[in-house]
Parts: sequence; structure tokens; C-alpha cells
Amino acid sequence: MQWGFRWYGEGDTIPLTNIRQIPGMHGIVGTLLNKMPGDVWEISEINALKASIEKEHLSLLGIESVAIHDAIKAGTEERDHYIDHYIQTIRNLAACDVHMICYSFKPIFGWAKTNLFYQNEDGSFSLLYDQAVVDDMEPSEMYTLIHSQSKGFKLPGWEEERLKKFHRLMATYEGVTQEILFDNLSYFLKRIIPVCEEVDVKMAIHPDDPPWEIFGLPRITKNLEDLKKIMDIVDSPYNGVTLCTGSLGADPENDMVEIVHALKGRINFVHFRNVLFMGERKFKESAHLSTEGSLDMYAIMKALVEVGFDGVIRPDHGRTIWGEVAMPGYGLYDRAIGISYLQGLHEAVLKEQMQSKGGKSV
Ligand SMILES: [Mn+2]
Repeated sequence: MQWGFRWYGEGDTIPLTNIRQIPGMHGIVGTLLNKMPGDVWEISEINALKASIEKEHLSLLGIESVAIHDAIKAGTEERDHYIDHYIQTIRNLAACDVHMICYSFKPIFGWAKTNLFYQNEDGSFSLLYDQAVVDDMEPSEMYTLIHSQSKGFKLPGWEEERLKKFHRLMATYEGVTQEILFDNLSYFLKRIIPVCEEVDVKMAIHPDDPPWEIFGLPRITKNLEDLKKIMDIVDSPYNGVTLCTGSLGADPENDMVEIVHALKGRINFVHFRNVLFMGERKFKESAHLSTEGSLDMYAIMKALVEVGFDGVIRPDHGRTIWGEVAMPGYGLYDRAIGISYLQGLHEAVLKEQMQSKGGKSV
């Protein structure tokens, strides 16, 4: 496995010099925040990002995300033009020796929470989702809510400017059912995956967060059944998933261990995060430890080792702790604690496995 950390570029409050000091850290899952969906990522821009990371002796392990233009998701007549751009970006990333792209195929809302700074009993803060709050809201109000709580941080996908385009966006997706959205994803994958195979770039689709329908918008990455259907569109290891344990795991019906085994060979990226169920469709993002949330993180790590996962893994959202001022979910401290815990689980699982095979402990 390669241990990674998400980093938003030079504007991130967390310097690479700090990330580098986290034990066992291999590199960064990065992005170009100035790129709009549909833009071609130029080789010079990718190389500049890469150089800034390599200067700190870290590697650029993959991209999160190269966003998909709404024309592709909604299947409008401009989609081929934007798929051509996407293909050029894939080729340019490959030319810069970057081989993994995380993406999502969700209309309008990439992720949703109803409280970005829910105060836990110990004084730390977590992101929280409560369906009851969403049920009382108009979709456009979600932007106002997220923006009002973001403490000045720009949250990807929730920029206030996007709200201005919101009604136009809603119109773009009018009549786009779950079936149509799936067909549009099929069209996209059938065009890009042959290129990914040619240049060795693995795609990793991110599941819905939360993994159920909100505001009546279609969602096609909610559970194992959905993901298997997507894997079947193009049966190739280059058409893979981002196993986001906190996204899929927010639905107690999703058995994470079963999902890992069923997606053997198709998990191209892992987001490791725990959630605590607080009621019907209500949960918060807890600390990573199994004892702090509702997921069995040991069992998930064990399953990943059993299926031979050897890609990039990173700690997902952490709590805001120790008075840190950072983007909600993306502070340094709790993610650093989280990754050390994951590394501990991984080492234990590996050594257990070796001992049970009668081999010598490493
Ligand atoms: Mn995730």
C-alpha cells in the first residue's frame, strides 16, 4: 500500500513540510483547484504541482479529483467535446507519470453535511449529517448552510458562486433519471477506459456521500449493487472504485467487508474514515478508531489485505481538534492520528497473516 494525504495545493493551510513529517508518508493526492470541470489539465501545470510536492521528498500519488463536466453527466450534445478534453487530461497526467484519478458522477451535490462543526463531548468538532434537517430544506438552501458554516474556507463544490448557477444546473438535470445518469456514465467509461488502458491510468469512482438519494436527484453509486453494475460496464481493472468507508459505511445496510471482497481487483483508491450512527439517516464523522464509531476498521483493513489491495490509501476526514484552524474535515492533527492508527492496523494484519501461514514474523 502507498500511504497518502490529501493536499489542496499552495493555498492549503497545511504545509507539505508538516505532511512529510508524518511517519511512513509516501505522498500526496493532489489537485489543481483552479481547473474548472471540462478544462484540459496542461502538462506544464501538472509538472508544476508535481515539482512542488517532490521538492519536499513526497510523490504525487494520484489526483482527486478531475471533475466531470455537467454536459457529460447530463448527456447533452456538448458531451463529446468535454470527453475529448477529459481524455487529453488523462494522457497529460500519464505523461507526467500520474496513474490514478478519483472522480465522481453525481449531479450538483458532490457531498452533503448539515453541520460542519458539530461539537463532540470532548470539545472536538465533527461533520454531521441529519436527514431531518435536509427534509426541511430547499436544495438551494444547502449552499447557504454550507457556506455559512465554512468559516471562510472554500469547500470544493460548495463555492457560493456555484449557487448563482444553481437554478440553471437544476434545469440541466431535469428529466435525468437514475437510468439516464447510468447510461451517461456508461457512454463516458466506454470512451475513456480504452485510453486509460493504453496509458496506464486507473480510474476510481467515488461513492455517494451520504449513500442515498437527496433532493430527488438521481444517485448511482450508493451500494455494492450500484458499484458492481458500474464495474460491468467495462470489465477492466482500469475501471475501478474509490472505497470510501465513511461514504458507503454511512448506510448500515452496506457491509464494508462484503463490499471489499466483492470488488477484489477493482479498488483503485481507499479513503479510510469512520462514522458514528446517531439515528435514522443521522451520523457524524468520528475519529478513525473502531471504538469511536460504528464501523469495524480492523475488519475492513483485514479485508483489504486479503484481497491484495496495493494502491493508494489515505485517511479521510478527521475531526477538528486542538484548536486547529483548518478546512472542516481536513485539518492536520486528526488525520495524522488517523493514518498512524491505520498503519498500525495494517502492520498487525500483515504480521498475523504471516504467522498464520507459518512464516516468520517480519
Ligand atoms: Mn471519501
